[in-house]
Amino acid sequence: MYEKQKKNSYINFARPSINGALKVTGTNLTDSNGNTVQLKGISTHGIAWFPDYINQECFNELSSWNANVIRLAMYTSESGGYCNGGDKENLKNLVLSGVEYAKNADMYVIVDWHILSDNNPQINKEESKRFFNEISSKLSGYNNVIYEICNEPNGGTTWADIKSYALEIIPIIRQNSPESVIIVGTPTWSQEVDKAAADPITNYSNIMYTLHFYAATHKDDLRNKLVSANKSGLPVFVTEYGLCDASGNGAIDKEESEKWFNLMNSLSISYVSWNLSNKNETSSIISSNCNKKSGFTMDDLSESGKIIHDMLSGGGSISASTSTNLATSSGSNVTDNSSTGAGNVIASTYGGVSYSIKLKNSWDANGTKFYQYELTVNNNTSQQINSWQFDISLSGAPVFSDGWNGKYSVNGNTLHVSNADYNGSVGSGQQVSDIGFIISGGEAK
Ligand code: IDC
Repeated sequence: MYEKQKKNSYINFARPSINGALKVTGTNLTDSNGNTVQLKGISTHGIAWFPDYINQECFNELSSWNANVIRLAMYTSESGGYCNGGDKENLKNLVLSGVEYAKNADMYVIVDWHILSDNNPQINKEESKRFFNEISSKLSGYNNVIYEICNEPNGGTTWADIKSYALEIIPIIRQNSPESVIIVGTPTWSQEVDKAAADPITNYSNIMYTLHFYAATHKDDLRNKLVSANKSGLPVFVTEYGLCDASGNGAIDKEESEKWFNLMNSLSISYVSWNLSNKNETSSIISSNCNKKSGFTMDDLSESGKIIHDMLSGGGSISASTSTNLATSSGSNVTDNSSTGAGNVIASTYGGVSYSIKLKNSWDANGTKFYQYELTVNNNTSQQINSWQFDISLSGAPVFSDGWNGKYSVNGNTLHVSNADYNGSVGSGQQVSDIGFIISGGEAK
């Protein structure tokens, strides 16, 4: 049963305490055992303007949604930004404490030099060098830090400008943190990954390239760019995306968002949602009526926030959600055809019943890596359900080893989970927990 895997497993719930420092292998992030890792999480808004969301409780909550990465966006040139009147010491301290909170919440963290109105990273290069030197030396002992050295070059900035900037910043970070993953922005607000693919940075390993999208603005054209870049071997990290348009505002486009999630999941590309604030704009995940900085209920989340919450806690995709509550999610390593079971009160729709899945533990036995997951099923509908079932698809052909408090069957890459005889009926608003399973996979040693 414990067949050794030649193929690497796919880890959708990587955590620094389990998977350690990440590296780049081919187009993917991988952990120390060579397993492919996909990170999903949330970006702060500008930390100069919304510093109070950087607190331990808030990060713990995002982590409990299954976010395993947080991005600390430090604007450079906007008013109050690092290079435009901002309190540098305060901003650096926010970054350092953000990294510490992320570590405590078992999340990876991206330190983002958020250029925007300073359209060319060469403009504030000297400041950038000093910043990354100091920060990377202070963070050299952390295994959860990823550096993003220029958010969105724009305004005619060429890939040549960016590459030459990167070739000055990378060695500075590498002096203090020789292995860390470094993400490099691309021209035209980090959309032209094709330019980077045509002339990638070859002198260093563990380099990735930025692609940003806003689903109501960026559609097939940009997705095609991503696919071509990926085919040509370019490792891409989507360090920022929105469900709305590129202004960060406007209507949410669920259909296009779903297409993006499906594509990114199919390529194991990591993605981070803009933004953690209550600013009155669509992309903010906290409702503008809510002034809390932690302890959020579903009502405290904006429409974007609810979708992102459901997507993360469901495992990676937005759903055909029927309510604004915790809706059923579907996705990358999770169900696309979840249902509440035939004959059930809401059998015709899969809205309203969701599950979350968490990696609880992992270990090595005879050269095979085992992963223990915990599953919680939530009935967010207004009615009792009498059965539940989900299909969880795990890429990388992991082997099912054990399961409890549910019935399990495997078909190819799909793990089908349904209720045990005693835990199928779930009242409205209730959940079933303590459901778990173990799979093995990973590089045979
Ligand atoms: C936006 C913020 C908005 C702020 C504006 C300018 O959402 O509140 O006023 O920046 O500072 C990006 C940028 C990101 C933008 C976001 C939405 O990286 O800074 O944030 N966006 O416009 N690229 C594409 C969209």
